Amino acid sequence: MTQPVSLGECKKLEKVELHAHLNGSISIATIGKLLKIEGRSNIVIPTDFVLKQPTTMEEVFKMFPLIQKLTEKPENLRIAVEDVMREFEEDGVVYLELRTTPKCTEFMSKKEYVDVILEAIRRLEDRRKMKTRLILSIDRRQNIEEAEETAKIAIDDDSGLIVGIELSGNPILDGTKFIPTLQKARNSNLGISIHLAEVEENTQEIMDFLIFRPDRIGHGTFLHKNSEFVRIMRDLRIPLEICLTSNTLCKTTKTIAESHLPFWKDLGIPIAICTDDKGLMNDCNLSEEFEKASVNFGFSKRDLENICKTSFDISFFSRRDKKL
Ligand code: 6MZ
Repeated sequence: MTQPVSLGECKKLEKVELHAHLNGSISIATIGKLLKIEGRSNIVIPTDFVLKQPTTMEEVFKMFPLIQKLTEKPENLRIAVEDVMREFEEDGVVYLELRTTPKCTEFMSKKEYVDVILEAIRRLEDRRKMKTRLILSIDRRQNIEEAEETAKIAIDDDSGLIVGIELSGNPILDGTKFIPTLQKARNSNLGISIHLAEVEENTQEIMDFLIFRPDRIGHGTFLHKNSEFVRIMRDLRIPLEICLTSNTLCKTTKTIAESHLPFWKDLGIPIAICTDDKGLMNDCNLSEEFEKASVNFGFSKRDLENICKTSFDISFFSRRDKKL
């Protein structure tokens, strides 16, 4: 039996992060920093705000609105983006695809929210080795007009930094009404990633989205439990973004050892290992996720290097900007 790859070795790998929600990726340290700043101003943060490590999917979804309050102002959003980018780079990430839901706040329009992030990416990209691209999220709770507005921002963007659109949010809610909007984005060469089969319900939605054939699937935790979905995945080979710690904390997989990752890897489906919401998931990082994959699935250093390479191959990096 070979030794698992150590955390130190995992840290040195040139990693690619494809599934990181901005507001879920804000570290506990940055949340503390923002709470301190906001203590001196008027933003409405519940007085009983406590950052709790969630232990179920429901708790995760209760935390988001609280954290999102902290990034309602441009200056705070800037701090959050810069800290998240710095933390990923310090962990050895060379390419980051950050995703976020554009929000209209008291202080910014949706477009201004996106512009603050793009400006931070541009500024830091000059100084850093890590490349960062942005994916705009549609939240399942939104209506079609809101989704269209987000898609329009991505389609009209001429910075080359917005490379995709994704669908996320509470997985219990059906997202198929967004398919025409997603198709429009796809026609403009934006990459499309869909959170799919994160819970066992919604089999019709899963089927409709498999037929739509997104470029990537987020989580896909329950896909392997249905033989028809497995048959379609074998044919279409849609890449999966798998978030080991997130799945176990949300209790959609019992243990990492029981994750769906090896099932799909053995079938030759392209896999990216990702963090999802590192701030909410025990302040985890991508190196630890790689180490866990090595410990639980017996992956060698070569296997992990191949996952880094595959992740870049399935990234949306070259969707709108061919220069690296
Ligand atoms: C589904 C998730 C998610 O967009 O404000 N989000 N959606 N499943 C998950 N797994 C646990 N984790 C995060 O980041 C927070 C938003 O990302 C989505 C949710 O819509 C959440 O409101 P932004 O930067």
